[in-house]
Formats: sequence, structure tokens, C-alpha cells
Amino acid sequence: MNGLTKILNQKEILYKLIKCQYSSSTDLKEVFASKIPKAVEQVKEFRKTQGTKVVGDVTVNMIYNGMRGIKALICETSVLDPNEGIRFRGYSIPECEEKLPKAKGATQPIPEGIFWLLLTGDIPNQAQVDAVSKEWACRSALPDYCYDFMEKIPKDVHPMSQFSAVISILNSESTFAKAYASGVKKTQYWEYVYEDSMNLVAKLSVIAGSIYAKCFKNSNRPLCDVDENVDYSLNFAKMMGYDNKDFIDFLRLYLVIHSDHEGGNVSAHTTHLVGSALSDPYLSFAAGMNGLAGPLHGRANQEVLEWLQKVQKEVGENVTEEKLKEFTWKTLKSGQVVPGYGHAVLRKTDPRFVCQAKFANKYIKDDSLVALCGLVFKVVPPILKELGKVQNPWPNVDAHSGVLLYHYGMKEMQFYTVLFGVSRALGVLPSLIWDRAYGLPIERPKSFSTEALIKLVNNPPK
Ligand code: CMX
Repeated sequence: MNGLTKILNQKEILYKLIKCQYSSSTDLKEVFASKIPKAVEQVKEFRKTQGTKVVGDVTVNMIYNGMRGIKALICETSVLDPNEGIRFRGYSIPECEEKLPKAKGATQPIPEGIFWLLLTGDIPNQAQVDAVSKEWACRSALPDYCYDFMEKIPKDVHPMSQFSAVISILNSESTFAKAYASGVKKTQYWEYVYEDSMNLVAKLSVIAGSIYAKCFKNSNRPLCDVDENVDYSLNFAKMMGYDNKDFIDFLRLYLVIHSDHEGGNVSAHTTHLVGSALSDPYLSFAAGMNGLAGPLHGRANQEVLEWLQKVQKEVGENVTEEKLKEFTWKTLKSGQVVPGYGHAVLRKTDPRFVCQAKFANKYIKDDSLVALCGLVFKVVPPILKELGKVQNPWPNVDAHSGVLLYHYGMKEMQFYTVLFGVSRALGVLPSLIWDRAYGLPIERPKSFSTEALIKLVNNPPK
């Protein structure tokens, strides 16, 4: 622990922001700007020549079944294949692990690189990610009113509620909201959304670090200052009081793989939807975080650890296959889901689970929770198959992350979804910037009452 951090006052924050504005260390904005004309022209031409082509049918079942499979969204940053899993701008997770730059002495790619890749489509070089690290550090200061606000929130309010609330009030810093109010041109919206997104990502680790310190370390501030000369994850880990090298490497990997899962998942879709009303990036992302907080989405990582601990409590440390089967059936018969298993799109084991299992086997093979996680992987899928209704019996990303975090000393499971949230910003904010670069309109799908839908089906328009 580094003790209480130095408190930045408003003047220092202002100085840091001005310094950033005038001596930006990264050329990411220029690189992104250079991509826009071609992409916008391509969409314009595509819509002009093919705009009326039909790309799929919508059945009544799809409408009642959470819009599964309806092709209705544009998302440039990543594509999810049911069998292969996620590809970030065309790159699989192993390819990203190999190609994205790493911090000095680190084994895992850094989140700065995935942000660059998702926004521009290019694999950045070392100098480019180092510049992003610097820029985020430089933009990271939180205004005092955020700390005042956090201090007033009771400690036992769920960390995700605190996270979302602080992000929402930070919208008073939005450059987009100010520019919009002063009548900036639509073609320039993306520039302000970019600035807000960079500021928001930079501040998220400080918000999360402060919430962690406040709820679990008896401090009202993150446990140290942000250092401009190190990467985002190292700063983030230190702000939460962690300096274990392997933990920091796992955090890097964690932040990369949770970033994006194409556009239809609840957190990504919500951020995009709210952004379409031209709510600023802070409000849009906070809305996405409220979706991520749900047990069927990001909160599953907390629930997995809680479930594993219930197993250990009920069965004892020596969990056998038989006992685990019994416990799983008990969970299902009580009407609950097995957290960390199943997926709305995936139909195979999630590669994000696989890469975390690989990390665990390399660094913490002898951990008893890792062994239990492996046993769950053996026992649960056949049971879910036997249930008959589960489309995908295999583990998703949340089945493994908590086990690793717990091993490295982060035992506060309520906090796990906040980490997911920090990572999700790296995917959904680049998408939001693209939304504004394309000038996408306010989203407004058609809905029906059941009566109106029955009428439509019985008397289809001629
Ligand atoms: N345990 C028990 N039942 C499950 C199940 C699981 N892990 N996964 C699906 N089912 C059930 C569903 O609840 C549904 O039952 P009902 O028809 O009685 O309502 C049925 O199987 C069919 O569901 P599905 O089509 O296979 O799955 P969905 O697309 O509706 O839902 C998901 C996907 C992830 C919400 C679901 O698999 C689930 O609840 N999993 C556990 C929670 C979880 O791990 N969520 C994290 C997902 C990843 C993330 O977003 O972070």
C-alpha cells in the first residue's frame, strides 16, 4: 500500500487538461480522422447501390426471443462467430496476444493497443501505444466533486452502481455536450466524442481505483497517483494496491479480452442506443454499465465466484465429480442458472475462457479454485445438455476470470464487474466514435402490440 494519494486540486486538473490539449502525445486522432472519408464514402456508395437489398427475415419467434439473430446493427470493431468466438477487427484472441504491443517486461498485450486496433483497424506499434499510455495518464485526473460525491455514497452500495453514478455526473465535463449546445456541425460531432472518450477511458481506472480503495481499503482516494511513464494497467493495479507482476499481466489480458463482443450485447447495444439520442459519451456509457451490471451479463463473473464458494461451503474443500453433479442439479432445480455457462450467440467454449484457463495453468496451476473451475468445466456442460433447452452448454468469459482475480488477492467479488466495465469502454467507445463519424441517426425500431402483430401475420401487406 502506498498510503493516501496526493489530492489534486481543480487548478492542477485544469493544468493537466490544458497540457494535454496543447501537447497531445498521441496521433491517434489524426490516424482515425484519416480513415473516415473512405469509410463514409464506402457506406454512401453501398447504400446508394444496395440500400434496398434484403439481408434477412424476421420471424415472430425472433421478436419474442430477445431479437436473437435479427441482423439490425452495424459494428465495425468486432465480429462474433458462434463457433469460433470473437475477432477484434479480424484478429482472433491468440493473434492479438501475438501481434499487439506489450509493456516493457510484460507477457500480455496492453489495452492501449486494443483501443487503437478497435478504433482504427490497424495494429499499432510500440511508440503508438506508449503515446496512448502517456495521454491517458495525462487525462486521468478526476474533478474534486467526483471524490466528494463518492464519499457521500454509502460503502455498501454495489460498486457497479457507484461506478455508473460517478460516470454519469462526470458528463458535466463533456466537450461534446458543450459543442452540441453551441451548435457545432454534425460532421464534427465525432471529434468531441473522441475527446470525451479519451478522457473517459483515462478517468475510468481512477474512478474504479477510488471505488475499490473506498469500499475495501479504507481510503477515500486511489492508493497512489497516476504515473505518466507507465502503462494504463500498471497504474490501475497500483491504484488498487496491487504490485504483483503476474496479477498486473493478468489485468492487461483481462482488459484486452473483455473489451468488445460485437454490437448486440446489452452493454454495447445500450451505449450505442443511448448515444444515438446524442446523449454524450459519459451518459451513454453509464447506461451501458447499468446493463453490464445485470446477472445474465457482466455480473455473472461475481456470481461464478459466489457459486464456487457455495459449492466449497456445502461440499467441503475436497469436491468430487459426483458431489459437484449433485450441487449443479440442485442449482438448476431451484430455478437458478449456472453462472458462467451458456451464451446468446456462442455455441462453443468461449476463447476468452480458453485464454484465461491457459494463463491460470501457466501461472497458478496448483490453486484449488483453478482445479474446481476445471472440474466444473467437465461436469456442467453434460448436465446443461441433458436439460434439453440450453442452446450453449459451454463456459463463457465469466466462468474463469474471478478465479484468477481471487488467487491474486482480489477477494471482493462485488468489484469484479467494475473491472469488466473498465474494459468494455475500450470497445464500445470506439464504436460510439464511429457512430458519430458515420452520422448515424437516432435509433427507433418498430414495435407492435401482440394484437397488432397477430393481425399483421394473418393479413400480411400485399
Ligand atoms: N444455466 C441454466 N439454464 C440456462 C443456462 C445456464 N447457464 N443458460 C441458458 N439456460 C436456460 C435459459 O435460462 C433458458 O431457460 P428458459 O427457457 O426456461 O427461460 C434456456 O436455457 C434457453 O436459453 P438459451 O437460449 O440457451 O440462452 P439465452 O440466449 O436466452 O441466454 C445467457 C444466454 C448467457 C443469458 C444464459 O446462457 C445464462 O443465463 N447463462 C448464465 C449467466 C451467464 O453466465 N451470463 C454471462 C454471459 C456472458 C456475459 O455477457 O458476460
